[in-house]
Amino acid sequence: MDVLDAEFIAGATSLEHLPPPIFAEVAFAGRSNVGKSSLINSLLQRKKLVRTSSAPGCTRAINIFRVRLRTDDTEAHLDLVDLPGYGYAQRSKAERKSWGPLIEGFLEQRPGLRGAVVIVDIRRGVEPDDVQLVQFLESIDVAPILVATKIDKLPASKRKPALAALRRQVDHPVTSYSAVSGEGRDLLWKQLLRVSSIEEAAATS
Ligand SMILES: Nc1nc2c(ncn2[C@@H]2O[C@H](COP(=O)(O)OP(=O)(O)OP(=O)(O)O)[C@@H](O)[C@H]2O)c(=O)[nH]1
Ligand SMILES: [Mg+2]
Repeated sequence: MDVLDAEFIAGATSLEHLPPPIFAEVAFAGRSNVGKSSLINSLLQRKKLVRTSSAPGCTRAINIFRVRLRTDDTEAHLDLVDLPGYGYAQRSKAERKSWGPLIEGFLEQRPGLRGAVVIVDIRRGVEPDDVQLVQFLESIDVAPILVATKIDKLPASKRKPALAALRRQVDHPVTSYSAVSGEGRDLLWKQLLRVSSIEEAAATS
């Protein structure tokens, strides 16, 4: 699989200002500062397409990035959607309140949505907000894809036990990832192509 092109196509803080989906979409959700935007940059192998920050709460809008990719001999488009992070206590109450509906509204209302990557920090594991999100996704029939990121921050000897603990916590497979080393990239792409039916389309054409 090759990423041929990737570009920012839209950003909005309300759903009605987003363009309607024309390609399959996969959303990226997780707590504030967990590494959503870095993960998208790493998937696209672009350093700065998506803005990242060491200060939590950097992404306040829903941002859509369009990817043109090639698997075998077939080209396909996929939209990756960077959602604002949740659970950031420093924000004003009003702002925090408006986020649940924005994130949930997006997940619920986009007919092009094929799956949602739920990103957690390997060092923190799954927190109540994350569990709620996974349950919400299941309730609306959107496939959750769990990713534990920042794996490079753990010493090699602690990675396996941390992942095993995480997998026990959630009833889902968990892919380990590092936006720094690129570990997990191929596996996550496979999952994205599968939920978007791109791999199947490529295999049958
Ligand atoms: N070591 C390491 N640092 C990471 C990784 N992923 C993200 N970071 C760092 O974590 C911080 C937050 O990353 P972002 O990608 O901006 O996180 P985000 O989830 O998009 O944050 P918000 O948009 O604020 O919700 C940045 O300082 C990144 O450099 C990773 O895999 N390994
Ligand atoms: Mg971000």
